[in-house]
Amino acid sequence: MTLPEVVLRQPPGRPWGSANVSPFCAKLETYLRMAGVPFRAEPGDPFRSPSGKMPFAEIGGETIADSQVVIERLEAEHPTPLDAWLDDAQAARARLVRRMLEEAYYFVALWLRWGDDEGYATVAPAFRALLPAAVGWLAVPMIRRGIVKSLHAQGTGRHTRERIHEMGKRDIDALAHAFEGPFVLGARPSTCDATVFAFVEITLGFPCPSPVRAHMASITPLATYHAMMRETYWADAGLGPLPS
Ligand SMILES: N[C@@H](CCC(=O)N[C@@H](CS)C(=O)NCC(=O)O)C(=O)O
Repeated sequence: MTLPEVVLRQPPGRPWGSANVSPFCAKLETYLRMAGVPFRAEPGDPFRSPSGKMPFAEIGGETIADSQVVIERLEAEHPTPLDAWLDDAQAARARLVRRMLEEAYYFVALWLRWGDDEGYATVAPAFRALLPAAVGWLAVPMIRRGIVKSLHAQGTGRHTRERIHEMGKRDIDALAHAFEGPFVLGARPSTCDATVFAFVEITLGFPCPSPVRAHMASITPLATYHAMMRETYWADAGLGPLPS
């Protein structure tokens, strides 16, 4: 069975030499690369996304939003799905790790970029570069206000800077303890690797020093894993060296 070409809609470019500005887009592109699904990445317009978020994908004439929904759809159609070898306990561990990163650590990473003044000074120019010159100067502070509001509503934004750093570091410790090696669940890759790689990538690849980034970089199994994933699946993408 031949898989149809997927059109991956996401923010363009490799800001700071990193896979994508968005962890969910980096996750989906990593999956497509790992699973050998033919794809073409095109700039995405969130107003054309069924969920209003990115990434979204066009598969055989259908437009589907949400990295996980797209992955599960492709896994169901794939002749050799990445998760076929998982038993129930491994699938449960994969879900716990994925949901911890996507539903908890994500907000720490979002705060590091948009809530923290130093992070914002780094992320703002990269976002302006994604927008037409005339709107960037107005739109980026508006995006910041919206994200700060959502961080407050979700709860992470109500903590002190120090506590947010601590939460991120403890999430990273949990990830490191759940990690088997050489892939997240052991000898073979699974879809969970797409998520883990993406969140390690957006942390280590964001060029604004933080205690969270330094902590992740200091955990040798995660740093080694990150380099292995980049080399195995992303070698042709021209990703840059990690910021110091
Ligand atoms: N669960 C979604 C999350 C996607 C998501 O939150 N995307 C962000 C970029 S990292 C977005 O499009 N945010 C715009 C918004 O919330 O309006 C997925 O896995 O695709």
